[in-house]
Amino acid sequence: MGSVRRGGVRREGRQTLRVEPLERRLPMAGDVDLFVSGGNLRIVGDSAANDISIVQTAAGKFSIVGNDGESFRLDGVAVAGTVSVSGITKTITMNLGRGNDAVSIAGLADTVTASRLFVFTGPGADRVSVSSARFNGQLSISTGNGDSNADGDTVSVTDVKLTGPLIVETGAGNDSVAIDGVTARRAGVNTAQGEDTVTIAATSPVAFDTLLLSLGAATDSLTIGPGTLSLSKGRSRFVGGPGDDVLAGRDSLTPGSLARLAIDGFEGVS
Ligand SMILES: [Ca+2]
Ligand SMILES: [Ca+2]
Repeated sequence: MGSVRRGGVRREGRQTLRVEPLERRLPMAGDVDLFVSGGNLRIVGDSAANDISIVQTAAGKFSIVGNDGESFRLDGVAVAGTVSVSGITKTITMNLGRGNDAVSIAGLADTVTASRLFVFTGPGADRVSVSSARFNGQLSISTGNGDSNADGDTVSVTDVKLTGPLIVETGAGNDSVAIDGVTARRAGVNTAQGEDTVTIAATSPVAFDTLLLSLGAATDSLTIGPGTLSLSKGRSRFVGGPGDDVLAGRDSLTPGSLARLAIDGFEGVS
């Protein structure tokens, strides 16, 4: 690996090598490893802030871009600039480790993105965006705890269709979750502690078999609509938990959905 990176990382001289552990705490772009095997893509970030975009260019093909001067290795070999991978038909797994990470995954309309996508961003204030994507299975996003409540995570899932479940877990911190234009089977959203904001169907309809939503401790806000939310099978439940939680847009639930839904722990429902 070259020891000098052009973008963003400033080295102050050879003496600073002695304080390498301190240097690692700076918000550097970091290194990202990519592994392609058997139709699977695995993306592993480091403890620094990793900011990457994954853009589908055709069935099974993706361009992976570092937005902050990230250094990529593909199966252990350094790759300069944008990385292209192909033959990805099964599972995409991302594990970005510590640091304030940002990742966006954009599929192609009416093209299967992958079978499954698992995103783990670890501690820190992370941003995850999944858009225009189709999965023949599960989408799971877990953004870990913030380093403080102010370190909230931001998750958006927009124009996504799944044949499996949708799971979003944002851990402690003041988190923001937006789900818009999404169809999935069962869905689970857990925002844990912190003052969380969840919006569902802000512009386009959202349809699940069931939705289990838990907003955790502290004062949280859930807004549905003006697009419709449809819950078509079994029992769904929204739990505000401790705090003066507010649910707005109850009327954006389809009538059949309301009959399947239990709403608990919200001090204000409108
Ligand atoms: Ca990281
Ligand atoms: Ca709450």
